[in-house]
Amino acid sequence: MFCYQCEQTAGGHGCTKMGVCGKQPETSDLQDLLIYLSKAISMYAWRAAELGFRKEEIDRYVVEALFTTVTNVNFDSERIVNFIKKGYNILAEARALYEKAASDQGRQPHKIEVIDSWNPPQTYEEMLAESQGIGIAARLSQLGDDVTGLQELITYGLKGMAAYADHAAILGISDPEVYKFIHEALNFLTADEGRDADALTAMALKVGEVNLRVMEMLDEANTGTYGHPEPTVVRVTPKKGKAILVSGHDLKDLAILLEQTKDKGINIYTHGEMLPCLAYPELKKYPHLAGNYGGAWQDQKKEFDEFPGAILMTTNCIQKPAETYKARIFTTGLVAWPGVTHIADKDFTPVIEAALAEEGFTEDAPEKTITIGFGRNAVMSVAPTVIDAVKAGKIRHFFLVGGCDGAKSGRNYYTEFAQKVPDDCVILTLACGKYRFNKLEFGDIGGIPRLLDIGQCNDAYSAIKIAGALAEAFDCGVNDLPLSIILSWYEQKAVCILLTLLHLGIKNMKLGPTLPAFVSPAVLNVLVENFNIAPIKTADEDLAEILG
Ligand code: FSO
Ligand code: SF4
Repeated sequence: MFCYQCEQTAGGHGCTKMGVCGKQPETSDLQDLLIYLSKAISMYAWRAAELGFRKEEIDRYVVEALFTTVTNVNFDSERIVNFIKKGYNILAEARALYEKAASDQGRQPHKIEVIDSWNPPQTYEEMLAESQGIGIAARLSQLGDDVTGLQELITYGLKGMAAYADHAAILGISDPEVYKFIHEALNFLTADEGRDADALTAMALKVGEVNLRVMEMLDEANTGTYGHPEPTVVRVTPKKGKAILVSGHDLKDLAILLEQTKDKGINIYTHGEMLPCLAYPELKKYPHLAGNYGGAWQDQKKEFDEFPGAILMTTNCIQKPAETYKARIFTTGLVAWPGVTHIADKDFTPVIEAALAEEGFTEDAPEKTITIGFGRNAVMSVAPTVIDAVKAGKIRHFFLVGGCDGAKSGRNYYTEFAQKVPDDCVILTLACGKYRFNKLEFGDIGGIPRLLDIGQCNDAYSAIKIAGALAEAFDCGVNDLPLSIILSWYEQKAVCILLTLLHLGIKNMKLGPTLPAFVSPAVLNVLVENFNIAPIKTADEDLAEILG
């Protein structure tokens, strides 16, 4: 195996023996094969799309394949093998689609030698053997760090985009142009131009551009289905009673579970990135949606162990379950762990039964609350007050502290940074990195809370709209606003959002806790020269530099 797609990669270089995330070498190799297969499918699908042909099944397969390989999604080799086998049929369909598209236009389909002559491996052993020649390590030795790193930057951006596109599609929103682009980009990675650093850089920015559209679709899907998040005081301590904890990012899974548990006397709690769900009108209307329990994803071992109920994982961020809770944790959607019960049909009866069999919370914990729900709609509705406060000098600066949390100690920077932000500045948060400080007291500026949570990483579109609206109000560019972006990254969704911000021409971002291993020094130079992106230093140094 060789994998360097996330921030916790071994030694800051690459996982080669076993994933720091818990991914087995075989699982990693199978994921490499799945990516190779996705590229093969897209080689046909892209050519067919250029001739005006597409097939929903092919598009959805590639999106799910990409999402499946995101960090902390699928650790189950058996499921991946089955998914690969299904992919062989999809590959045949994509080839047939291209051939039909060509013949309909009276053309001869081009031969794609490398795929036309490919004998897809059938057995588990053959799959593992095949993966050796097509993984990242093989390309690193053939193409070097810069080109391979840029290729992987695009691949990881596409994985993040696929995750967002999948969430939107689940709620009925999709765009054929997005699928077409995903095929175009995967095909590009197999072509000669996919070995040229300049062309690769341009394609990476294009991934960011198309991802903006995908994030818009996801925003439309979430707010169209569940309403606009509204400022909401939510409980972060448990109530007496039976309990289910829901983690991941999928709003629909939570909605289905809320409906299925309506009359069951079970309280539902959000974990990690599900916290913002408590602010959606169509979700918070359920009285048994009791609040949030615990912190970010990397705290799950301790928190799930102590949680006296059942746990449902809806997307990424699963870690190896401890034996103490393995029988009462469940997966659904694309997330999987070997030996953990997977619920494919959305009938959550096994989760409900497991929750009822547990003791539940025996008493109410002392009530503690936080306020969430400052999506774009809520923030825009108080925009005039905010703008007046800036003009009157009451708000000096905005800090968007966004991105993932993770296990490394260097992430204390984000807590320290938030605590040291001066009292006349506002902090906007996005994604799970906020758990480092979202239960601290920040007060307000003339009634405007100093800590405004925009939502999940999936809500980055909201943050972009807020920045755009501020720029419009002040008649300047986003880079001229009193706004600084401090990012923490962990996995490929954050990579994708970073590409979107770069596509928008956002400069001077600070990135931590460490730089991606796949970004080579030469590529980093390009980013520094064009976007003045910088690794985080200390909270004091960065604040002093920003506030000058
Ligand atoms: Fe965090 Fe996990 Fe949302 Fe990521 S929960 S780390 S960027 O998967 O998805 O922010
Ligand atoms: Fe290592 Fe991250 Fe890849 Fe897991 S996802 S194997 S931790 S680089």
